[in-house]
Amino acid sequence: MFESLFDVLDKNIKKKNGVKVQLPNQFEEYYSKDSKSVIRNFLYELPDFRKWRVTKLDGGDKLQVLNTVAYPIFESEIPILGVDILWFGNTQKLLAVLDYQPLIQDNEYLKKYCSRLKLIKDKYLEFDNTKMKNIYDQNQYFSPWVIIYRGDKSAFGLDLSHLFSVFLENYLEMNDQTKINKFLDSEQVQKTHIDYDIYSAEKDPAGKLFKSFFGDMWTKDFLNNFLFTLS
Ligand code: BLA
Repeated sequence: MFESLFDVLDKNIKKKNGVKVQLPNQFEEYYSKDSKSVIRNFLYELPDFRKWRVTKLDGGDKLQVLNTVAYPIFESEIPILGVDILWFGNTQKLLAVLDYQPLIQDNEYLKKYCSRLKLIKDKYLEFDNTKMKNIYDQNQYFSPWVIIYRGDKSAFGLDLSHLFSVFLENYLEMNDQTKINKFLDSEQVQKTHIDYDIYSAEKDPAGKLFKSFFGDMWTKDFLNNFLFTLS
């Protein structure tokens, strides 16, 4: 369902000289026990990033997911790019969360690296939601302008596709333009990346979902060795 978004992502990464890295078989493609769902993962290597991962989950008309996280190199203090887009078939609900996930909550930092999200949101009014339920702490690794859509399918299609493109392009531009850190040194960046992985591994509601689809063993391996490698 999110193929066109995946294509936008893949093109943008390739434009930055990104190449796919070979993954262990069990992460590249893995079917659920009933063979009705399949998860496919991608890992890219590209300049200025230490890890860029993408997950697609195809659960037929029950569940569709596109998830991606870009971790810049430790030498760069720019935010982590985070995207979680889900379609739940039984409730017919689309959830899209896109953010430049700040490493710190300092106001100047947020202004410098995250505030352009506000400009994007201003153009796409249906994505104006910023309120989260309480799965995650909104003040940790989320920006004040996190883009959230929760609703029916109507936003899906052109709008989400455009928004996603602009969101990615702005981020890559910011990466190109930021060569000097103002807030954190590489040791501090590394620490925040480790904390991010620990925090996300704890909070991510996907764990339960993966377990039910793919079993405990595979899920543990996947969380530790693909999604949150620094946790
Ligand atoms: C919520 N993400 C969710 C939920 C699920 C997933 C099941 C709960 C949905 C609900 O509220 O009904 C699922 N998360 C996944 C899956 C993967 C995953 C399948 O990571 C596969 C890898 N989540 C992220 C990233 C962000 C993120 C990078 O992984 C950052 C943008 C955000 N997901 C995020 C937020 C919510 C959420 C903020 C809660 C939304 C809310 O509180 O309203």
